[in-house]
Amino acid sequence: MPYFNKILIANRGEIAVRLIRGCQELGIRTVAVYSEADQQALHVRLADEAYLIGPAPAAESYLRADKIVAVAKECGAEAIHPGYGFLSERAHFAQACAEAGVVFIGPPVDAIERMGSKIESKRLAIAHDVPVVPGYDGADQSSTTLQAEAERIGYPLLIKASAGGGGKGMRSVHESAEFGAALEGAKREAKAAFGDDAVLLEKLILRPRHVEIQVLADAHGNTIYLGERECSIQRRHQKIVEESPSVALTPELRARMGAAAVRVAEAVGYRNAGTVEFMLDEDGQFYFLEMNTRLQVEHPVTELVTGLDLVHLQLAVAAGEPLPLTQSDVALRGHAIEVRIYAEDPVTMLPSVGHVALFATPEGPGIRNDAGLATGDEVSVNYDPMLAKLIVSAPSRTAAIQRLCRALDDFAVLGITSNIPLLQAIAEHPAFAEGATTTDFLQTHAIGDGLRQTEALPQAVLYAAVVGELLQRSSVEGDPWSVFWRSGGADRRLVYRFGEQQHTVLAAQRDERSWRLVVDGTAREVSVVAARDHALTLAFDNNQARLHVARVDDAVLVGWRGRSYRLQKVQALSVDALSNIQSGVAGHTSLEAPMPGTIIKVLVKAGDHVTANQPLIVMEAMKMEHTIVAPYAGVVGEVPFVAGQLVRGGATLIELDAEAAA
Ligand code: MV4
Repeated sequence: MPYFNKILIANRGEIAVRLIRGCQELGIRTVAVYSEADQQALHVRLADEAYLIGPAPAAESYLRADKIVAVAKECGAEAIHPGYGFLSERAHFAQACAEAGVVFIGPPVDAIERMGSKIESKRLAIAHDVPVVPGYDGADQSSTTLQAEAERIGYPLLIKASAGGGGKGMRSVHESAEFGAALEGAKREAKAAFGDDAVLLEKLILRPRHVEIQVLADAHGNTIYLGERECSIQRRHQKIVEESPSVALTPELRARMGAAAVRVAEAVGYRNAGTVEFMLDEDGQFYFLEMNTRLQVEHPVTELVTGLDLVHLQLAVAAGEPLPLTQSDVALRGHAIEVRIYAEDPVTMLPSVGHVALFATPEGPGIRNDAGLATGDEVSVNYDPMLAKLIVSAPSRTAAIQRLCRALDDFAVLGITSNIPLLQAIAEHPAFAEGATTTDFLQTHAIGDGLRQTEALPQAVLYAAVVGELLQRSSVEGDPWSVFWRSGGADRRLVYRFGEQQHTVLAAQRDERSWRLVVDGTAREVSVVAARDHALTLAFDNNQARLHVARVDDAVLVGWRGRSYRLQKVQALSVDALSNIQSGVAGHTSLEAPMPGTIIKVLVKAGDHVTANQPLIVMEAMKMEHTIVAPYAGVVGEVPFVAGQLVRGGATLIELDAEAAA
């Protein structure tokens, strides 16, 4: 008998998908809620029931506690799982659930409230012998007192905005003489940012690690910890990589941090899953940061090293069951690493939105994908840009890193920009292999910088674009070319632009599966080993390359080794295309015949300056006359044919050079 008959998932994206799957495998019906922007989202597609709760903005949908509780009542859901973010740590939501007689799958309201206050959570930690960073957070905010406290704490120290958080409003001071000015600046910034200029002082912990302890408590007095997660690699306080166990913990330190975390949880009367965050310094001293009263994004790494399903345990506890294990049953085995796949530029961190032409996740032993979308979905600007999590596990950290690198190589996200190149740079870095993962990792190793170079276009990517397009064309009904490719057709000339570079490829089909490709003058024999959906395996130079290809309106998207490339097609203006192009592509263009025909009239010669839309050549094809006009003003280059001549499909009829005209 499942713990509940029906659970409403008050979230979206990958966590909603994960929760739905976790419930459904127990035979629990699931209810999705969605905004107008998520009508066809993956979590809606997978749920057993789905209800629209409002317009796209979270404030009008996923944060509308009243609407969500109302849906739960209306559909008969006995419980609500909040996931993370949104309402997961809003005490009023947990309260509303309680008042509606709906089980909130999480901690008691009081625990959410008390752990939501940094000051109170810190005082509670101190009261239970949990180390906190030495400092001052008193109400006396006079400069005299703050200066005296600074001298007592010693330097270097941090001035933090009391109303701040998540790294906002922190200012380091390295010597006494700087304190006065730094204090004034910190107060000004705190007032401006948070409307409250109260500050607290703390000893500065240099190059800390972020190590958090997973705790789990039932309603029968049992509270245990399930190992730790190291989440030090962050950018602008956004976690990117999480792993378990931490290389910095010895079994003794793990036991001390675990016991401290359990003391915090017990002190606040915690129930269900929670996380106690610490900073760990280079001397192995740990300091309480805060407690998160929710299931975390990175919970899968704990699941993979403990062999436990945290969502199932949450449901059991929420249904009033005692924990099915004791602390002595908890054993950590192997190593797990999670990386977060964000729809954002890996260099600028700017969000990327749009149609996902391809979302191909890696597969294989020890690989888990928690994804919130699939190929063909849309990424909107309304919500957090995290698309998915890739989690790998293996017997050792070294093996896990190797697995992570291979998995990232096989990951293909086409149509939007993802941060996969950043994740690869981290995973492949020697310092990561060494475990030197402190919170300054990205800055110390300038990981983002290496991504700034605009890279050259790999030949394999160009081959894939050409072959992918020709294969696609040869399968398209009614395409003038289909006649050719089936009959081992003529040379085909394709021109692509990548960045500032233009690449011309001449493709001559050898047989059903191989081509001779002349790329920027260099010839190569390329054959297709397999083409399935968007996956293409090519063979050339006694090697095989596995790539992903997707076509969008005027470009070909190629994924290779975790990177994505957008090759803009420089339209070889065929007769039909020309007739309705108002302004051609700037630059050099070869006008081609899309099919065989006869030249009737050549109206220009090499060197002529022509204006846009000026007739150049008249040819007869498929029993019709076609006039090729200039797509833009230019200078006529080579005109290889004369009236009366037969021309093959794809033959270049005329060269036109805009630059020369300009
Ligand atoms: C610190 C610190 C060093 N010394 N406090 C950043 C956000 C908030 N979680 C607390 N943070 C820090 N507090 C003292 N006394 C360094 C950080 C910090 C950090 C902490 C954990 C994880 C990532 C971090 C990234 C930058 C700075």
